[in-house]
Amino acid sequence: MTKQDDMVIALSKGRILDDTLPLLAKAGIEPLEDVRSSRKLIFPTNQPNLSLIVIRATDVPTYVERGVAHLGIAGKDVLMEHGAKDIYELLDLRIARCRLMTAGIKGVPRVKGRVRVASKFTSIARSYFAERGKQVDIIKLYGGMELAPLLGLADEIVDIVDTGKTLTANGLEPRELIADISSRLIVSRAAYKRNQQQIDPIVEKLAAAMAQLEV
Ligand code: PRT
Ligand code: MG
Repeated sequence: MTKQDDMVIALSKGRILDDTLPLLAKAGIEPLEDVRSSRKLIFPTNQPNLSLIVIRATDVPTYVERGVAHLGIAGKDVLMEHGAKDIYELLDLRIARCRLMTAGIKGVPRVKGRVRVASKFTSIARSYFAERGKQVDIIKLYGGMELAPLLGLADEIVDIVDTGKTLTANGLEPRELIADISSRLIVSRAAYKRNQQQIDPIVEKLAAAMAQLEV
């Protein structure tokens, strides 16, 4: 359990966590035990009244929006997909950077009529194509999107691209850039109003840590 007056920061597990922990450490915030090797989900830190929770990236906006976590760290892709109403981005942490792109089979031109688009980012994909007046059928997948065009399940995918190696390895090519992605420090409007005194110093420390890591 976290104590009643504890501040809670919700961290995305997985690859964002690998970039988050060094940044937090630089900001002087260190979990009292190794987050990566533990099965626990709540971690007290060396800072009095500050705990970390480590959860699925896609759940971070929900914990923050509902005020259970005071702050959160999540990818811009996850925030865009969630909709994240009433959530402020306090800092662009510039970690876990990548691009959200459309991709298709290398050398194959976009189909003329309705495009079948496979993605786990169905909401982003829907609005991206709608804004361009393109008729699409969105196919929700939970992973391994690259497989969909290869097996004829979809014409295109919307996915995260970093080096582009995953696309290339599967005979696909990146097409349109939807958004540049990085992880953001987020807060709910309500939590910020209520806890600004505790939140501001954490934001300042993280901003200073970023500046240090970038020089
Ligand atoms: O497990 P879960 O379903 O929750 O999600 P996940 O496995 O996608 O999470 P995880 O741990 O991979 O972290 C995802 C978050 O990290 C995303 O929301 C982004 O904000 C960020 N991020 C940064 C990335 C990448 N870089 C990245 N390269 N997320 C995913 N990838 C994957 C991409 O999906 C593709 O399979 O890496 C592959 C592409 O990499 P390249 O280098 O081959 O182009
Ligand atoms: Mg994963």
